[in-house]
Formats: sequence, structure tokens, C-alpha cells
Amino acid sequence: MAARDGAAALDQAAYTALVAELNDYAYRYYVLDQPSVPDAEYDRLYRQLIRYEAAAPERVASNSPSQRVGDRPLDGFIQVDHRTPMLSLDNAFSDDDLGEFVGRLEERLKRTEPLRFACEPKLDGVAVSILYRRGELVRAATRGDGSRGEEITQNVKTIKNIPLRLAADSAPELLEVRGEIYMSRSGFEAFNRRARDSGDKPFVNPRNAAAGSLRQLDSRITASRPLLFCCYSVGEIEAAGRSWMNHSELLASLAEWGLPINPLSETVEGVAACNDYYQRLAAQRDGLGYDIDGIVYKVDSFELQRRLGSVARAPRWAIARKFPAQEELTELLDVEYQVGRTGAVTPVARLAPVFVGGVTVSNATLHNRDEMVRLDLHHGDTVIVRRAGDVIPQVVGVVAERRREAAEPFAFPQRCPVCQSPVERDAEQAVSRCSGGLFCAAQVKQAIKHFVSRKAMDIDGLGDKLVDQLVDSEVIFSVADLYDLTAERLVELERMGAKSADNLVAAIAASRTTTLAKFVYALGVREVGEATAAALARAFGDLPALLSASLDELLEVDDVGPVVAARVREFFANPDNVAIIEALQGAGVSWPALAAADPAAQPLHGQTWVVTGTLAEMGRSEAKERLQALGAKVAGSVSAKGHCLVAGPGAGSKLSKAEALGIEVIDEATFVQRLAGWEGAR
Ligand code: 9MJ
Repeated sequence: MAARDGAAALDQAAYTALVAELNDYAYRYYVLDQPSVPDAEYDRLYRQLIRYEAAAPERVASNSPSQRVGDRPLDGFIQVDHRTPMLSLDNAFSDDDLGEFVGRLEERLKRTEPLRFACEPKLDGVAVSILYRRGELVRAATRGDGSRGEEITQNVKTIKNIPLRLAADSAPELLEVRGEIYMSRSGFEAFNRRARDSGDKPFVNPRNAAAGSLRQLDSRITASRPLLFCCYSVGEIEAAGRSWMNHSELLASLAEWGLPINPLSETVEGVAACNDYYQRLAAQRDGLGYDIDGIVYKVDSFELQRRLGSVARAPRWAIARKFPAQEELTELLDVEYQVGRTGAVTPVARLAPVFVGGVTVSNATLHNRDEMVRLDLHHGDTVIVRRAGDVIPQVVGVVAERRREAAEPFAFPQRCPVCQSPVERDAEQAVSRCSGGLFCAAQVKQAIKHFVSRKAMDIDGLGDKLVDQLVDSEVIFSVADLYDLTAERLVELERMGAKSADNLVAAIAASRTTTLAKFVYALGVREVGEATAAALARAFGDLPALLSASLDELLEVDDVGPVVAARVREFFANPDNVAIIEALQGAGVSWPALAAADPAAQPLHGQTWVVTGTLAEMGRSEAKERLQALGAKVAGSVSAKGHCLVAGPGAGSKLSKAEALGIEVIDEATFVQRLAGWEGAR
């Protein structure tokens, strides 16, 4: 590695090796889903590559990762002919439809023994064709009408799980591979969140997002979108001396050449096994992380495929069995507004119940005021509801043509629907907030629900309904009032028995002893989640220090940036909040002191540790917690700043990296011994 320290020192062989190394890391990350180096390491090597290429542009390799993005937008897309038409698929909607399909095949082939089928999840994206000559990606095109599509080579090259050059010496002379370009649900949600936050138009669904991202003339835009590829068939192949008997074998070869295939594909025999595969995938569908709209069944044998042939634009040997839709139309009955813990006012659509994505939906989020304006909702509108995976249902569009003539538009409220305080638009976000603060019953309720939740004060038996009841009947006005509740007062509430009242009072009493981290989290400071609360507690040790911390002091805490620091300052500068904290402490809420500033109690202060491999005596999370209690920062990857790596059996690249960087490596036994020493001294 020493020869790679400076770009100038990089010779041609080292450059070629660097390209191969980066491509291998990307392959492990994007195709195998098994990252082998931390992102920071990849980035460092990538920067080195760019430095070299800038100094020697004539030597840039065509498969260098830098070649994924073009530096100039296109003037327009060129039409290209597909040498072999890209077929579409017939659909089946039930077990009966599938049975009939298989019956037709058996009749045509005049056979009774069960047929073998390749079963594949049907991805819901954009179908493309990618051409490799002598292993090099030379052209990519959309399906278009099946015979003609648009050339999108530059955009397709930006997709990180598509190899620019096929792996292995056995790559074919010519390969035209087909598959789907799609966006994962998390990529789609993240993209839309950013779009909404900055007032841009979100995409309706991941398929539209993938299509819109590919239709860019500037490949730098495509490169910024989280697109992925999965291949499922071959249009043309020329591979001297090699032939394939069936589809599943050919897919295995595609994977050997570095192309991504769907790991859930299987071959099965007979119609019952096909239906069984459908049921298994239907059960997994919500958790897949990407949208699938059905299962594709393909006769596995190429010989039988050839004998069956095609009709019109679909092969006879394949069919798509559809899942229940993830988008449906329904009637918009009303729009209501929910007020959250921080006052955020979220519009929610009340809908005529509709079965979508496997459940009956009667409410869907409208996100925020901008989204409502964009959708231009009117009373009684027909709306498109989407529910995919475990993402909450959303209204993604309106069928404007179906709008009744005199339909009234919905207007976002100027005043909080709960406390009537003015609703204000957040300056930096697209969020509208009720300005009522603790005067607003909705915000008080949410604050209490958060306060009592498991990761906060963990008060068992105080469910959402009971909190609503306590606030609505004006028994409590803030979290501090919880500690004055008596069993006598509680039994006066509707549906509250003596035993439950006693249990609740006991649970509230037990919550008085907590930790500083849980207490800080329970306060519900905006942007302060569990991990940040723990970091703040560790850094300041006790509440007075945190209450009086300056912005600069807050910024020194791990993972605290300017936004979080400002929120913390704002929260503790508010006298109402301070009064509640004092009331809670007055009611006996307390925690064991953490000696943040005491060097004896924090012997690992300022050190960064990494834990990897399997620890037999304690889990990695326990190891992490104990290290943090001693003041160490525990990182996910090894860097030059690291102090020590605890490596159990099975440690991989982190171990070799620590050794290469000369960082101390200890095994679990040594670790346990040292822990005992430090913890004993406290
Ligand atoms: C999708 N969309 O996942 C095919 N597809 O095969 C799979 N589409 C297909 N196969 C021939 N897995 C034409 C289309």
C-alpha cells in the first residue's frame, strides 16, 4: 500500500490494481450486499484514483469507477432498435389462471410429467437492455415499445451495481442482458423526504422515481439517485464453445460475470410448487425493501421455450402472476389535522375504506401543507392511495377528471384545531406548527406519551387512551403532574379499576429512579433521540452542567451538530421547560450521578474503540455500553484515530486494517481483564 500514498507515486500497474480493488469493493457492496470496507476507506481510495486520473487523463481505464458519470448533459436521447424484441408478459390473477396456463403448456408440448419453472419476483421498475461487447458495457437502452427504445448508456453506467466490465475470463464475446432498473423503498422514501423538505415535487412511487431518474439528459442527476439493477433474461449471447440448457443455468453464469440477479429466484417442479412459491413471496413482500408486483414463472428449459414460441408480444413460456395492487383509487371523505409533540400539524386524509397493499386503509398521510397544495384536494375527490411495505399509507395523487363540479377545495388551517393558537410555518422546514406550546392539549398529550414510553421513563400501564383521558378531564396538565396522581383520583376515571389504579401508581413511583440519559430523552427535546440523549448525559455527567452548556460546549459532544445544539439550547432556555424539570426533581425523580468530569471514572475519555467478531462472554452491544460508560467513543470502523480493537473470532477486514494501521488489537479475555481493572477502580 505504501506505493499508493501519493498520486504521483502510482504507476500504471498500481493504477490498474486500484481500479480493480475499487470495483471489487463496489461489487461486494452493491451486488453481494456484503460491504467489505468502511465507506471512508472507499472514499479515500477513490480520491486517490481521481488524483491519478487528473494527472494522466490519457490513461483513464474504461472500467474506472470515475467513468460512471458523464461530464456533459446530452442534447436529447437517440432511438435504438432492439435486435431481438423485448417481450412483455401475459398476466395471471389467481391459482386458477396459473393452472390454466400450465394446462395450455402441457397440451402444446403433449406431456404430462411436471414441468420445471424458474420462479422470480417481478420487480416493478423500468425494463432495460444492456449490451456488453468483449465484456465491456457499450450500450444501454430502455424497452420502449419492445422493438425500439431510447439509448441511455451514460445514465445506466452511473448505477453502481452494474459492472462496466464483466468479471471472469470466460465473459462472452457479446451479451445483451435484460432486467429491471428500480429504486429501493428506503431510497425512494429518503428522496421524497428531501424533495418535500425543500419544497420540490415528490415522485408518486418508486417505479416513477426510477423512470424519472433514467430520463435525465444530465447523467450527474441520475448518479445522485439511488437506483439499482437486477437482470432476469438474455436477449443475445455469443460465447464461443459454450451453451446453456436452461434459464436458471444462464442466470448463474450472469452472476459469475458480476451481474446482479435476484437471490430469491428458485426453480420448482409443477403447478402446486409454483403456487407455494407465490404464497411464500406474498408473505415476504412487505419486508423485501423494494416493490414487487407479482411473480414471473418461466419454463426453465430453453428447448421447451423454443418449441413453445411467442404470440404477439409475449412469450408463451412465461407468465406474470400478479399480487394485490399497492395503489388503488378511493373517495376522499375529509381531511383532519393531527398535532404532534412538537406542534407539527400533519394533514391526514379520511378515506372510504379500500383494500390496498394487503390491508384495508381508511386513513392516509398527506405529509404537510405543501403536499396538500400540490395535490389540490377537493371534497369528495377520487384519490390514488399507495401502501407498500410497512410504510404508512399515503395519498399520492388525485384523479382531477373525476372531480364533482362544485367541489370545494380543502384549505390548510390558520389556527391549531386543538387549541386555536396560530399555526406558523417553520422557517427552515416545510412543517407547519401550532404555536401553542404547552398551552396546546394535543402537544401536552404527545409530550406525556413520549415521557412515559418504554425507552424514556418506562411507565407501564399508562397507555395513549389513558393519557388522553387524564388530559381531557384536566386531571393532569404536564408530565410533572403524573407524580401527584393517587389511586383515589384514578379510580374516579371511567373504566379504571382499583387494581389497575394501584398498579399504575406503583409504576409511576418506580419510574422516579432513572438514568440521566433516559431523563434527557424523556424530556422530548426536538432532534434529541435516544442516542443523542445518552451522548449528552455522558458528556455532561449531570443536569446542571447540561442546562448551562453553551453552544460551543454542546458542539463538542459526539454526534451533536449545529441543529441539535441549537434545539438543546432553545429547550433549556425556555422557563416553562425549566419549571417542569424542577417540578419533576421536586417530585423525587432522580438518577445516579455520572462523573463525566472525573478522570478516574472515565479512564477511556478521548479514546476511540472498535469491537468486531464474536464475543463469547458478552454481546457486542454490552461491550459497547461498558466502553462508553468508561468514556470511550465506540466507532463502527477502524481508522487511524482508533486506540484499540477488541477482536473476537470471525473478525475480518477490521482486524487486518487495525494491524495495517498499527492499532492495538486485543482478544476478549484481555478485554474482560482490563474492564475489570477499570470498572473496579471507579
Ligand atoms: C421482472 N419485471 O422482474 C421478466 N421480470 O422476462 C422478470 N420481467 C421478463 N422477468 C421476460 N423477473 C420478459 C419480462
